[in-house]
Amino acid sequence: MSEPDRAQLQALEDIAVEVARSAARLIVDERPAGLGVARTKASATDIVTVMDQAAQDHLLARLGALAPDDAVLGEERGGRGGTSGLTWVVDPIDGTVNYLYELPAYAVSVAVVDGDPAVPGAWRPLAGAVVNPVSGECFRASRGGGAFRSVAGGPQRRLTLRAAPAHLGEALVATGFGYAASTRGEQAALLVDLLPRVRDLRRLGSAALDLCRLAAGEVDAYYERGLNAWDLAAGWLVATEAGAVVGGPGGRDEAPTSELLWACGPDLAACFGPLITGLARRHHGS
Ligand code: LIP
Repeated sequence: MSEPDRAQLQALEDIAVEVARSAARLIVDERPAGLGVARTKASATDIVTVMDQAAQDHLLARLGALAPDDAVLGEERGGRGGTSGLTWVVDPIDGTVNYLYELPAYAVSVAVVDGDPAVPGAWRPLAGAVVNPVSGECFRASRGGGAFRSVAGGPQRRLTLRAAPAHLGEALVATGFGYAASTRGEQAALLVDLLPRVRDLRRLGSAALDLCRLAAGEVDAYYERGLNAWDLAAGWLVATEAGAVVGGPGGRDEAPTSELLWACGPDLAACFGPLITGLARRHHGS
């Protein structure tokens, strides 16, 4: 597919916002009393609720009406092929454990990408939206169009990163952990090496919101290993359009993959990038 023009990108962003907001309303308004775990995936802590699946089914239906020729790849069961070359990559509830526990840090993440999102490094987000139904925040972006936040349907305010800390020791860094015990052991070992070198860490429980917090200047950096395309697609674009460097295991010029996503402001990237990629290599498979 040829690169969409500005009007086409804006139209894709508007669709992402519309369907993400619709699904965000659904997961709050239709949450059943006594919500429990419907099934598990990679481990006993990798949970799915009936609302994860209901929200994804809702996204598929809305995207089928608004973008019928596009493919859809979601975290939960279901998805479809397409003929347009575009794929909607959706996480119906990013931060599912927070949603189950009613901790107000979960979001619907919707992005449309070109390339194959199943092939690491072979795709890029074009437009996307991340909606936190509890805070009413809607983060939105499209390639080259900037990143914006609105709250409860209010005015859109352009997102910019916070001024870079003087050195890494003053950086507030967000991160997250996977669901597999073996992976968590590696992630903990990396944390032990990193924590003494930074101001502090924040573990919010949603990769999409972590990347939006970076874009909004509320953390200085973020990294995580083990993310899927649906966790990071929209947040990657929001952070990039706010001015962040978003890199992968090979550095700032490499796309993020499940092996590593890291992100920070350009002034911090010269030291945070090599540090986090080096620690990830050291602890991968440790
Ligand atoms: C979550 C990620 C988060 C990660 C969690 C979980 P989910 O996605 O957004 O960053 O640390 O372990 O993977 O599973 O709630 O969609």
